[in-house]
This record gives sequence, C-alpha cells and structure tokens, in this order.
Amino acid sequence: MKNRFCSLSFLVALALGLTAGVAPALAAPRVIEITANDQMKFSVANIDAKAGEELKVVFKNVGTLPKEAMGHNWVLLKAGVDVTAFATAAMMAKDTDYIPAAKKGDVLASTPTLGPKKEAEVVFKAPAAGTYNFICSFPGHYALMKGTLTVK
Ligand SMILES: [Cu+2]
Repeated sequence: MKNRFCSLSFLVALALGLTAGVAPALAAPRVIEITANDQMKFSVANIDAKAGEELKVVFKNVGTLPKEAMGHNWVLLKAGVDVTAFATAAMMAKDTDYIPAAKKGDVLASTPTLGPKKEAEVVFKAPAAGTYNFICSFPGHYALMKGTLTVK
C-alpha cells in the first residue's frame, strides 16, 4: 500500500512538473550574485561556467545615487561583439534601457537598468565554450564596469 502511494505521488509530481514545464528542483539554476555601486564597480569580475549550465544572475544596485546619474545594468554579450561599438551605441539608447535596438542580437542576457537599492535577475544557459564579455551599458560605465564569463 505504502509503495503504491509513493509511486502515485511520484507520478503526480512528475505530471505537475511536465505540465508546468519546469525542471526538477535538482536542476535549479546556479545563482550568481553581482552587485554594482556608486564607484562604478561590479562585485564580480569573472564567472566560470560549464557549457549548457543554467545560471541565474541576481543583480543588485547597492549604491545610493539616483538612477539618472548612476543607473546600472548587467549585459552579457555574444562572443566576438565589439564592446566599444556596443557601448557607444548604448549611450544613445535610453529609451530601450541602454540596449540599442539595432544591436539587440549582440546580447545573450541582460537585466533592466536599476536605480539605487533595486534588484533584478536573469536566467540563461551558459553558451558554448569560450570567453564572453559582460558590461554595464549605462553611458560612460563600461570602461570600469566590465567582466568576463568563461565557459569550459
Ligand atoms: Cu553602471
């Protein structure tokens, strides 16, 4: 009797999981916390990952200056993207949250631009092996606010 109940519970859980289209709890994405501050610094300079691994970047602006003066986002670019060209175009892209519409295809993952004490998260799969740049594309920030995702 107990066994039957267990396998029934398992089937129900499985069905629920399939219906919801969610992965089992064991496959939850690995969380990477990154903060950004008024000194234009990310707390993380490099992220190591395995190809295909699910990652969740939890991004926090821990600064106090207003968003208009010191907003931050986290933008992961595809391999081979010219970071300077992207960031230069992003300066003019306030209306699209500093992701230039013409260069949307250069982006693997990104968060909205955050004001002080705000938080956002983005879930994505680590791409193929290689090195990928991430930046804050708020005007003038990318020179200091940059890092890499190293996928093996
Ligand atoms: Cu920034």
